[in-house]
Amino acid sequence: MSNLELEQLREKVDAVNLQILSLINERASVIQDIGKLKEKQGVNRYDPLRERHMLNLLKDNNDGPLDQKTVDHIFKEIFKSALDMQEEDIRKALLVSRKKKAEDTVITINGEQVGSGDPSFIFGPCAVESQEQVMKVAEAIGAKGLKMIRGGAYKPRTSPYDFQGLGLDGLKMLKKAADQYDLAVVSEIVTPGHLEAALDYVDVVQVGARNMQNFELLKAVGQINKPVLLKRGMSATVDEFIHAAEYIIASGNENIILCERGIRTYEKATRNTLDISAVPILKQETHLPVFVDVTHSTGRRDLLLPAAKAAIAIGADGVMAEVHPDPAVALSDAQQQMDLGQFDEYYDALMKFMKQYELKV
Ligand code: PRE
Repeated sequence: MSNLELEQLREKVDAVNLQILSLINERASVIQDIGKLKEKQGVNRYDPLRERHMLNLLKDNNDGPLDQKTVDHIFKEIFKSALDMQEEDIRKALLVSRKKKAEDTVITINGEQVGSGDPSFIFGPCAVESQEQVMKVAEAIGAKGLKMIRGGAYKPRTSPYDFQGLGLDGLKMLKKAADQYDLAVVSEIVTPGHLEAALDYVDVVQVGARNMQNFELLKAVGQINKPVLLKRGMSATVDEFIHAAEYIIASGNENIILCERGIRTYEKATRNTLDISAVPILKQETHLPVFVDVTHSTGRRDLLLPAAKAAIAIGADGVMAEVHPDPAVALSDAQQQMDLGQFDEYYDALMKFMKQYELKV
């Protein structure tokens, strides 16, 4: 074959390529319309019967030289890319997505701008146990000029025989201590039925890891006018986490803080595996503030500081950790909470680290 002949054939291929490109793009734009229709109708995007029908039609009309196996293969790839495109379109349309809203969501909590680029901190005991206990912790937090205290009053525990929390009485204790030291209350609510009464005492409603896909609870906290701290489920993918947040925003509440708290893996050296890369992914994909709970992710007091440093260095908007006046007798999570002395050292070390690397505060 002469060079000229080869050139001419390649020119033909180039022209055909352009035709194919224009046709598959024409197809893609029809598929986008189908995707929108299906989304409206709530119909499954994947439709194997439709794909079978299209493959049969192609088979009946295939005059070669491509054999049917190859044609099937090419078209299955085309169908797959159509599905991917429909999914991508839906992700772009998510209200929590960065594509929908480019600028960061900043939530003002007790005068603090959460998500503004300057890290925030939430400390407090795992569970509210007594008035005296939360008073002591609130005093230590207030002395640092911090703005929030956490404490569980409704405790979703693995065993029904473990301490279940003091309920509304616990929230009242936490609120009293918080008021005394000018702190906002962050506390978990486990069922929509508790919400109304709890809102008198809670400033930020936490949805815990075990409830990340409790869709009725997500819808209910989507209707309140207080911020929600949503923890990642222990076996949830980032995509499932983002969709859980979407439930809240779709119900009307945009003030959501995402909280990475470690995921369940085969690793036993830590209580959960801190998925630190989830932080920048969530920051890229969504416009919401992202926190890291260093206590539940590591389950180890000796790792609370390095994990917090890693969280801040990688771009988290805040860190959550547990503090108890006497962890040895704590009714839950005894081995991972800091006592008040450790809390002072921890906070000083973290501030020093942030100053050293000019990470603000
Ligand atoms: C389409 C995409 C995915 C489905 O599995 C079947 C068909 C296609 O690529 O043609 C389009 C589509 O969503 C549809 O016809 O329902």
